Amino acid sequence: MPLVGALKTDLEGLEVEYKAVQQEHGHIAVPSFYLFRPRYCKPELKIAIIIPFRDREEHLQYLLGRLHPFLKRQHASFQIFVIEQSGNGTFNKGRLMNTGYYFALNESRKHNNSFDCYVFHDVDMMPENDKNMYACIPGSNLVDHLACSVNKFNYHALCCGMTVGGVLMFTPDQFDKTNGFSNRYWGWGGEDDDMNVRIRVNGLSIRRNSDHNICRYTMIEHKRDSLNPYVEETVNDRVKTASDKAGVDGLTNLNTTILSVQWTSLFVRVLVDVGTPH
Ligand code: UD2
Ligand code: MN
Repeated sequence: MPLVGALKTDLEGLEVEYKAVQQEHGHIAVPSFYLFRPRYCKPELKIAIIIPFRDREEHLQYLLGRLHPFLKRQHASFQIFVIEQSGNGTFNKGRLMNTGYYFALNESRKHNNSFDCYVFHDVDMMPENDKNMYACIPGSNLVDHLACSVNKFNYHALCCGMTVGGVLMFTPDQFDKTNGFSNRYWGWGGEDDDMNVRIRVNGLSIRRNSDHNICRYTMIEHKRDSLNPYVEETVNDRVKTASDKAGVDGLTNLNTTILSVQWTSLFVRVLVDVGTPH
């Protein structure tokens, strides 16, 4: 199937896409490690999509309905990992993404199918153009900030020094170099600014598509989640110490517990106890 370019992101249309993907894949029983592969070509890259998640089922359906055909048209080999926080403690996105990285890394290695690219993807971010390639460059020091033009920010082109939020893609080497996301951000905000610092202090830089029609995303409208409070002072204090902490806070001191894993026909659901703020 060829790339189509611009895609609509009205909710009805997203709902229809999800039903179509369910129709196509709903019957697959997936007992363990499984990669979605294009039928007619041997893809070069294997892509892991890591989605930090709790209590956003509707957004997840929209995203699954969008990403499956989108990645197929890009001739990617891929799997979608939904990393769900257990309980109703304060949300910690960084710990979920680090846990998702380790889980996908270890599973793929066990099956001799190591992923080439890891895309850390907010559940409510719908890509608007399938020419926005979810394909990293192994060996490069450019980290791809895929969501560089978002409806929430009136599609202003994000430039230098701004957020790296929404959708960020790494090679494993790059992610290891940054020591992953900080584990210290409980609640809303900061983890992406902290990652921006890690990228720079580790000799990496951010790449954004210069054609801002291609990197357009619709963030599905939503309120702030009650269990994801924003404490401005704490966030600012943490970001101030981002570079000092980068080497000791992240993948190397991650202490979360995987409670269950469910390989479903459209994604893998990993339930995680992220611990409690201290
Ligand atoms: C912005 C950033 C986001 C993150 C956040 C601060 C962009 C486009 N997005 O998004 O990447 O940096 O600010 O933390 O710049 N989530 C759940 N359940 C919850 C809470 C969060 O699943 O109860 C997940 C979900 O994948 C969500 C993501 O965490 O998309 C970020 O949370 P948000 O959507 O509430 O944050 P938002 O839209 O302010
Ligand atoms: Mn959001």
